[in-house]
Amino acid sequence: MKLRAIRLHHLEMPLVAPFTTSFGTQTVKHCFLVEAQLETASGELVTGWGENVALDRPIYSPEYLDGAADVIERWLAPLLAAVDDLTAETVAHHLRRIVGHQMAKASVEMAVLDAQLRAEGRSLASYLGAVRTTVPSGVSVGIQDSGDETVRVIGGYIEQGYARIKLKIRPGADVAHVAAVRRAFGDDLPFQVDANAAYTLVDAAHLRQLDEFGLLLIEQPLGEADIRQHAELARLLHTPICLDESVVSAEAAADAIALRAAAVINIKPGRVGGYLEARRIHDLARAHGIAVWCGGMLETGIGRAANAALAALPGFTLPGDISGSDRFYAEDIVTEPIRMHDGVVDVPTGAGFGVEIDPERLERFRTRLVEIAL
Ligand code: OSB
Ligand code: MG
Repeated sequence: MKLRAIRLHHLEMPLVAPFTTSFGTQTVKHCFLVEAQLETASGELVTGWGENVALDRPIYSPEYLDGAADVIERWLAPLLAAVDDLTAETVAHHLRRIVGHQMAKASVEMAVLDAQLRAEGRSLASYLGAVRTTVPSGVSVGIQDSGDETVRVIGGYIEQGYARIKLKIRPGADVAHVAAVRRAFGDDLPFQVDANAAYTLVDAAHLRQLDEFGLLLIEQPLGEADIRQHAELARLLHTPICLDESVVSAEAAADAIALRAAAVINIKPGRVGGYLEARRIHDLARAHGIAVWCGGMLETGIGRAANAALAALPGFTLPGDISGSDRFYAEDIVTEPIRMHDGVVDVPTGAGFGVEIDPERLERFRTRLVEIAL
């Protein structure tokens, strides 16, 4: 295929409720969608959509939205525009000289992949090797002001039928909140926590208090670069350690596995450079007997649909952060947003990511449209 046009649709979507993690509170979702137009070998024009998962500030990872948009415009788009036989499988190869910027790269590869699959009339689930038609739906719950409030909010999600609860924690909002949830809902609730790098190794004794609550896992207690320190922490805790921020590539995943820093891996396609790298991490982890699950970045209907397809691969043995669209948004930008029912979401079956943009909503949530000159 030949890349003919790239447009970045910058969006601002209100969240149904503020979302607080150890690094801050979000009340609106900022992101951009990548719309790529490609010409196939037979001269047909196909359009694909990708979603960039960077936050507006570099507080989860080094990347941030305007930086990602700049990298795409200045460096990624020109490299891809020069290729005559572009495929989704070769995007990463053509971009290999640009160091880092996985989120920027992932969003561009995603748009090319959607276009390619649409041209072939093939679904992402089929392309990736999905073995399920539904995937269990977990929900990520932000930090609340008290144990009582945490119990109230989580109670609502349990009532809706979510298959697993993940609670954000930080120093000062951890052991007591977890204890309150276990007291209220018992030991059988599939329950895990996510620290978003809020602790250091000297907090090991404190974190050991979580061991008595039978958590499925603790996600990213230490910093992104602290793979070795996570391995040390793993020797001090019974709660399995799951890495999120630290797993920026298949190489990082291989290091974490070899060092025994991760018993579980949270795979986020946007963070690791795309769905193809995400599948490589899945394959690697599976070969090592390491469980994986699909994380989320508050994706719109585009990324949420693609994540549901990824989570249908056989190694995704734990419920992912793939909640219904309505967990974050009153209105989504696709015509048929992902819905949670009976604790699962359906894996899309249509060509590409299997979802269609709602033009009216896209325009309403759009703050800026940038056509990149190729
Ligand atoms: O650490 O998993 C995380 C959202 C933004 C940034 C980081 C994380 C999250 C979530 C939300 O936990 C997951 C979701 O999209 O449901
Ligand atoms: Mg996380």
